[in-house]
Amino acid sequence: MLDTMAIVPPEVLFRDPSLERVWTKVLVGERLDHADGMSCLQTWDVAALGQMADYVARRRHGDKVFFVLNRQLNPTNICVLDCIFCDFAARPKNDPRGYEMSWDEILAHVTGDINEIHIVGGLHHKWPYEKYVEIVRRIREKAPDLTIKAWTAVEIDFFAKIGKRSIEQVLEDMVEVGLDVLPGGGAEVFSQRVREALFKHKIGEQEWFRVHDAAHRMGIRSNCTLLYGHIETHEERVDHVIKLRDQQDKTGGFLAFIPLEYQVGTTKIVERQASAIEDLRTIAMSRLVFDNIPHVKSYWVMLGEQTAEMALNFGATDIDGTIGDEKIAHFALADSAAGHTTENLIRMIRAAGKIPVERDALYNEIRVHN
Ligand code: V47
Repeated sequence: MLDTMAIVPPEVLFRDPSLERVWTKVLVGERLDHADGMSCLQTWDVAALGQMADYVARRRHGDKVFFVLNRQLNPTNICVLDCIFCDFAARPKNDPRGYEMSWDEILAHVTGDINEIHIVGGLHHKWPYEKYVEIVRRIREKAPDLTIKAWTAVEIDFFAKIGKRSIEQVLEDMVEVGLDVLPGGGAEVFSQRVREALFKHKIGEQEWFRVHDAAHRMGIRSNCTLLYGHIETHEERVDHVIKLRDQQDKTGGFLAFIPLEYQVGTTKIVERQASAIEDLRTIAMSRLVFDNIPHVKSYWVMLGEQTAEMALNFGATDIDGTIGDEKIAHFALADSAAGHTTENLIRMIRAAGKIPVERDALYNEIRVHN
């Protein structure tokens, strides 16, 4: 359980009796179970759901909502995997969409106005192990104070294979040259059924947890994600969250959970993007079920700005950052902006009635914008 503040609970008017059972548990700090998670995902009483999740968020962080001045760097999109939902990746051979950044292009992402760089890319068939280490090393050399959030569990597992090293050795090498935090990508949905259908050549649940477990035991913090809004069921969404909660009980290293809304793009696994109501239910459910992960992130890039702002009253306490040139969602035709100014993020957070707090990748507070 996380530390909590004494906040007066709101008077919630319940229209859905199954949420009253959840509220009783929330008020006494009792852990929610699978059935409670399902009630949150299936309720039509989103007003009550939002108040419950907002109360839990405020009990933990008051009215603070965190954001970061950051940039995403995707050094290559060439990838040996063939995930059905991904519009970002290009095939290793003869794919006109494939790109590889030069060192100048990579280092141009590192400027003095950011506190975090988020690095993730394809599993390149030709790049050697040393290249990935060198990327982190050169960035650290250029920016000694920047927090570096780099490589998903999928990449760390791939590096171990191509570099003929253990997961621990890869993590050690990366930390030695400057890595601070692992991003949460690549988890998708911990369901063998969904994996078979959508990402059967990518690492599964066991390997994903193996990397994060090793990282946490070595003192490296990380994030975690869920890719939702495609063929997964509500049961599978709740299962996924509970598996992450179990891991957090063991190692405690997750900083934030990021629900990633599937961008239909050109892959079109389903006809339409998840609705805003479905987004808010997923954010609120995760805030209520995770009693041990500090933040749930409202990722404006995939949710769109309006829903992302609204999610700040449904349990989310982080809105990611300024980001700049994002490729994973935008190659999948996301209609959110190509980056935001600090002022825009502050405006969004204040419009939700919250207090903007600038942070780095480790959630060290840099400045409270009162
Ligand atoms: O792992 C790929 C997903 C992830 C699509 O840790 C897609 O702070 C939606 O993990 N629609 C990468 N999602 C992004 C990610 C992330 C983003 C922001 C913050 C953090 C963090 C992590 O994007 C991939 C995959 O799950 N993805 N294609 C798509 N069409």
